Amino acid sequence: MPRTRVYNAVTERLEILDRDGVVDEDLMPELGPEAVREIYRDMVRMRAMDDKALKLQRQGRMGTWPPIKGQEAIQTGVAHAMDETDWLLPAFREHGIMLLRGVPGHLIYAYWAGDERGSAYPEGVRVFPVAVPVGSQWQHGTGVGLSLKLRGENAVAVTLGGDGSTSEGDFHEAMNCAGVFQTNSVFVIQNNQWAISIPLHQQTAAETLAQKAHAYGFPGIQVDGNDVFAVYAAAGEALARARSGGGPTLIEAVTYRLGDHTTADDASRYREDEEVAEWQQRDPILRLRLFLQGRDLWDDDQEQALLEEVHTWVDSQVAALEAMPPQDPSDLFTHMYADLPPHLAEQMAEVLEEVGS
Ligand SMILES: Cc1ncc(C[n+]2csc(CCOP(=O)(O)OP(=O)(O)O)c2C)c(N)n1
Ligand SMILES: [Mg+2]
Repeated sequence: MPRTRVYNAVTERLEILDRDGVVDEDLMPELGPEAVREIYRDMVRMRAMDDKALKLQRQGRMGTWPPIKGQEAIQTGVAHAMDETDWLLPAFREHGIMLLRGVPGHLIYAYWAGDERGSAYPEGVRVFPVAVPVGSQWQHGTGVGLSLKLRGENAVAVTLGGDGSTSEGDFHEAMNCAGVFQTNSVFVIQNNQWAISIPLHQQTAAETLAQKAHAYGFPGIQVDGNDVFAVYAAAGEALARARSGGGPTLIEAVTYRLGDHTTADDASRYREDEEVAEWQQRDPILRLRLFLQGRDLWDDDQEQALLEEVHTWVDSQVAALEAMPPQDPSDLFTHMYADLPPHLAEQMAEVLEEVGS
């Protein structure tokens, strides 16, 4: 019996902006100077939000916080490629993109300060609640993408998640269904190389995460996740494909978690300082600033003004967080069921009696 080749696969990697701030003109997406400045402002704003949360946590004013430092290009690039009607399905390290998709900063803080009301977004914000169970959001992204397709809505479900989550069965089931049903979905892996203390090579024996898309019958691409132009271009292409009925895409954005896993972690116990230092050189914000400065689109005065603006904004979000009235203790019970089961109704009555409300 002959052996014949039944499948050929190529997985591409896209890079446009290098670490010195130089772009490949042939690949550069169409973005005018003001659009690039807006992207830069958004990245700086999300880093300021992140820095402040870490300080609040150390001061006992925040519960736990998973830092996004280093991953700003992915979150900004994807957000800028999305349309108003698209949905976002985040995991737990997606504060930056949640902010850009309309979740107010003080609610993001509230969620991580342990306040249920942090998940009650304003009407019209097309963002799902944070998914802490690792990998569960991939399935939601397939489901929402299928729903959008069946309803004939010209919108896409964009799901983000970590490299570690690709080891969960949920991820594979979600990708398989997305391929079979050709859902309106874009899946973005924020491959930050670590899942708490587990490095990528202990997570998969595959060369890339992007290539896994081949097994599910849809396109996958790897991008430099610290290159906002590459992320924006790849996300734009994937969104356009899903919007026009072309089905899902898997994007692996390679980046690095510059901070600890959360404020409860000390990453220096399991990774080398040299590795972190090497990735600091590839800081996505730094390279975009170099690009802007290289084209005379940004100067020190603009940088100073931006920093003042974002710090004022961050302070206003902290003030809004701390001005929230105390939580209603019945909130513990009221959001899960339309009709509270009797045993929970009993517990609620007990709690309310205990706290005297
Ligand atoms: C189902 C499940 N298992 C374990 C955990 C504990 N946990 C929280 S985050 C995490 C690692 C996730 O790594 P990755 O998907 O790479 O995301 P990252 O934290 O790097 O953004 C684990 C194991 C969890 N939240 N849910
Ligand atoms: Mg990870």
